[in-house]
Amino acid sequence: RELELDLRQALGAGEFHLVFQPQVRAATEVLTGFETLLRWTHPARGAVSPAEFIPLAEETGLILPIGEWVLRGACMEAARWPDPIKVAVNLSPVQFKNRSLVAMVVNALAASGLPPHRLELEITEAVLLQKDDVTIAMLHELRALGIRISMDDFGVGYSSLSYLRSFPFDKIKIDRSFIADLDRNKDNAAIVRAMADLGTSLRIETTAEGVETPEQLAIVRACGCTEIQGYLISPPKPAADALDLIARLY
Ligand code: G
Ligand code: G
Ligand code: MN
Ligand code: NA
Repeated sequence: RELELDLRQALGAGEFHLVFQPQVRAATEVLTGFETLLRWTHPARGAVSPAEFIPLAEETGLILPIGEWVLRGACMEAARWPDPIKVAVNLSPVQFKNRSLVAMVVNALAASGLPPHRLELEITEAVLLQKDDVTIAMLHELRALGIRISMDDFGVGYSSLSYLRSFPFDKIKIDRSFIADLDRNKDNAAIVRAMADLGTSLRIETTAEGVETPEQLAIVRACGCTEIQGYLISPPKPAADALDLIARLY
């Protein structure tokens, strides 16, 4: 496992950086926040996809220091943005196995001065798969602090609807596979509409992920999604570009 050895020293060697992808109101395209995404530039291989190294980081436990670095960096950056602009950070299920997760988040907020209501934590169904009370209790603790909790990749897991019952999420992020062939597949539009209606009924936001075309934007708007994210607005960009996007979109 050569890549694993390289991953072990990547944080210390400064090989990671963060990129930020804007999320905008579906109706107005006004900026509401950014999702933080981790990037690794391997000294020999160049860019390695998170889809490749995050699972490795999870298997080895390296996701704990790496995840803390991501959260701290994201909060530090977001503290420089105007007040209503939020920052979203992805959390791995493995991070919920760590009893000090809540303290880690509190410390990251304190160190940056970012108010809790501007932090959004994205979790996937995998976090809730184990159905353990400790995880649910941690989520409640985080939410009680004023932090927002989003369900990422909604609709592609085993039991999306039952997970909505297990925790009061602030936002549903509709998986981009539903958006991808929206303009060709009428059934997908019906499904996206149903998910947006669900959000309206539960009074939670619905973000359409992976919006790439004006046609897709028009459809997700008509379906009632409240926010969009995708290459149509912007790909994920380094922190300096995020500041430019704020000037342009907010
Ligand atoms: O950035 P990209 O779309 O290539 O990301 C691929 C996958 O890696 C996505 O599922 C994304 O959620 C995940 N990912 C990216 N950055 C992070 C991170 O900081 N932490 C965790 N846990 N997952 C991340
Ligand atoms: O699983 P999660 O939603 O956290 O991952 C987000 C991933 O989706 C990132 O890797 C990001 O680069 C990618 N992404 C963001 N916008 C688009 C898009 O419009 N099209 C495609 N194909 N991927 C996108
Ligand atoms: Mn995400
Ligand atoms: Na997603």
